Amino acid sequence: MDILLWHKLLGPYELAVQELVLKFRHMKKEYQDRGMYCPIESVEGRVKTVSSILDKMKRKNIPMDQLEELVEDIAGVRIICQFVEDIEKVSRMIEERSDIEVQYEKDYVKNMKESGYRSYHLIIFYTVHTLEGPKKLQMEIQIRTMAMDFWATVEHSLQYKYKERIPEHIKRRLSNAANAIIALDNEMSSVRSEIMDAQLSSQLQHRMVADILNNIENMYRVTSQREVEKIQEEFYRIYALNDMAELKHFHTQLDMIAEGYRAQSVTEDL
Ligand code: 0O2
Repeated sequence: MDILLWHKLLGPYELAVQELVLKFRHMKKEYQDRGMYCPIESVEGRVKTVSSILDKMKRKNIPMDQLEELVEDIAGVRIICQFVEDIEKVSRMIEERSDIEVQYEKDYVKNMKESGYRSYHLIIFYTVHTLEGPKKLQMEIQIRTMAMDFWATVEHSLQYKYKERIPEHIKRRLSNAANAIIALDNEMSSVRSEIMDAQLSSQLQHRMVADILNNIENMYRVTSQREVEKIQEEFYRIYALNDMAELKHFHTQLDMIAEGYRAQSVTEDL
């Protein structure tokens, strides 16, 4: 296949990766906007390079005419979660979507690979629309924790360096590290609810502060500078107390004052 044909073949996969990454990132934003914990921490995607596709075809003896059928991860999306429990949630969220058809799953979380690799893979079909019409593509979605991702990234670099002939002593170290990753994920799961609470409350605080500053800025336009400065000073005083209940109270009160000014300015405009 010449280079132009590769370009034509991989174009729709590029589109598919971009679409899915955007959709999963938007999902995360929707959770955040509602002040809810999101099982998705981050999302990335890639289309395999031509040389990596050729290596895989050679390794697995795949003929050119079966490339799209047998190389399942020409396009891949990776979803990183904070906790092992999130992996199943994300997988269910994907299964429920009408734009993604899950073909089958590979559970390397329960069934760790000999290398020590752990991750949950979904082999899916996803349809993109190009100038040539719709095209149904096979793709791979990898779901794993941040700790699993750390291990896989490091091991992948070593595979690249040693061309899949990693020395035994390094393999042993990687296997020890894989067990340490299991222990780390378990430890993090045991304090999951505390971590989630802390993150939600920090998100809430950021949103409240943004809201307060927005209200103060809007009030500059409709009331005296002196009055707004007093409100701003009061905000700094309360913020320094580091007391969420006080901040909430101030936020509610300021909202009511701002609402009053808004109503007043509407009446004046009429
Ligand atoms: P890249 O560079 O990420 O594209 P296999 O026969 O086991 O090699 P198969 O049958 O295609 O692979 O499916 P599998 O096992 O689900 O692997 C698909 C992808 O999962 C791999 O793609 C890797 O991204 C990742 N993966 C699987 N096993 C390992 C492992 O032991 N270590 C690391 N770091 N990643 C792994 P590629 O094409 O191998 O690599």
